[in-house]
Amino acid sequence: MILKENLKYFEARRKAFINYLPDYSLVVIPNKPISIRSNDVEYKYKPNSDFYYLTGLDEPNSICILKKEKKSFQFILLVEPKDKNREIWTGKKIGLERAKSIFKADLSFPVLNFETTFRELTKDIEFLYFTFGVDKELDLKVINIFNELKTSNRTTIKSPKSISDSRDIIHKMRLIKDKYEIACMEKAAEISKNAHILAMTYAREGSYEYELEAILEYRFRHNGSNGPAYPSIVGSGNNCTILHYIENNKKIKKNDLILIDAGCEYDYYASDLTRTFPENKKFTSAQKDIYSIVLEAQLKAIQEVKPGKTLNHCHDKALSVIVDGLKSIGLLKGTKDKIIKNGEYKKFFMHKIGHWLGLDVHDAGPYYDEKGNPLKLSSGMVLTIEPGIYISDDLLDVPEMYRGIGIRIEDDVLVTKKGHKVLTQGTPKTINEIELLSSSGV
Ligand SMILES: [Mn+2]
Repeated sequence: MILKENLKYFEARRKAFINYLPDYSLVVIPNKPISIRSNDVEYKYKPNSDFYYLTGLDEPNSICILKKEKKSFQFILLVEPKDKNREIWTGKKIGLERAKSIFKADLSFPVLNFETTFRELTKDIEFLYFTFGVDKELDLKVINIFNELKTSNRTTIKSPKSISDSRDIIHKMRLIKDKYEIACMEKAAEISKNAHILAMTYAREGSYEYELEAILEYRFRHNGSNGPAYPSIVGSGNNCTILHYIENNKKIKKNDLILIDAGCEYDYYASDLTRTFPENKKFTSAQKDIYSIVLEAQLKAIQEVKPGKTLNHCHDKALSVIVDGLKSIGLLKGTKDKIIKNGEYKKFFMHKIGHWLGLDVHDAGPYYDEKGNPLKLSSGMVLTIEPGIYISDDLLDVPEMYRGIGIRIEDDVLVTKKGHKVLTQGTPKTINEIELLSSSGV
């Protein structure tokens, strides 16, 4: 639950958002319904990120409505009313009163009365914004009422001309993080860093991948985060070459590399961190060859993170290092231009350099502007830089010593006014830093 003093940031976002809208607009953003894991047991709840971004509320069965008329706007929350008997089972609800007193809604209504409230609020509205696809039942209700308004044209009441999607506006806003968001992301990154150090120290020949998963997630919760932001990836040996390996059930063998891609979520903000290291903290010469290339690519790409540059530019910088490196050890042949043009490197580096990071681990927000040009980085954006080289053990045309080596190095980077700040700084990364770690256990 969010601290009351931080709700001012959410209020500022609503004000900024409403400025993008024409007069006589109504925006309806539902929160996500709960989802069932098995029989009557639910998945751990995570609110719809757009809803949370504008309200700070993480209660299911709630709807945010913003109404903009000429020079005035209202924030309306639809929530479950307080009900002592139900709350014994479900836990405390914020209720209609606190929706106003704490969450600063101008009006609040029971969520069960959505249809009546919505019908009433659409009077004299010209532009309706709705987020389809979050709550399918609500999608139908909104379409039905919209149709009903369109067919009752014998009155003087105006009805909305069209339904637009508010996501484009909110997602652009979400690209630039405010002070409170950056604080959450710094905290998430710090907890993830500590969890990785603990797992790296614990790892050794004979332990199981899931033991490392348990240590990471213990640390995530122990340090006050919500838990993992995405399923933790702990791969050893050839499993390092599988991009989204989450079985995490293999026993770690002597000289195996271990790839850990795991990040916690703090106040719903994600971190996303990857390190690859040998179980005994001693790189073999083949592992060193590949690791050095990925590390150089990652450092070069991070150097380029600054206002005015693009994520594609960072990708190209890293790619150039990777192609040179793979050529120098004979895994790619021919001219650099041809290798890049024909995509021959994709056999070993098949994903992009990174992605936006925020309330969603692969955060919302466009990567290209309206003209189709890559979006320029600007202060307040947070992204990941995560190059990798993956050499599956079934690539029989590759010298045997390189087969089964998979390496990815990933950090979370905040774009600042003058350059960048690596939020996950301090997680052992150079060969020396990793080899200095002991295997002394937890
Ligand atoms: Mn990532």
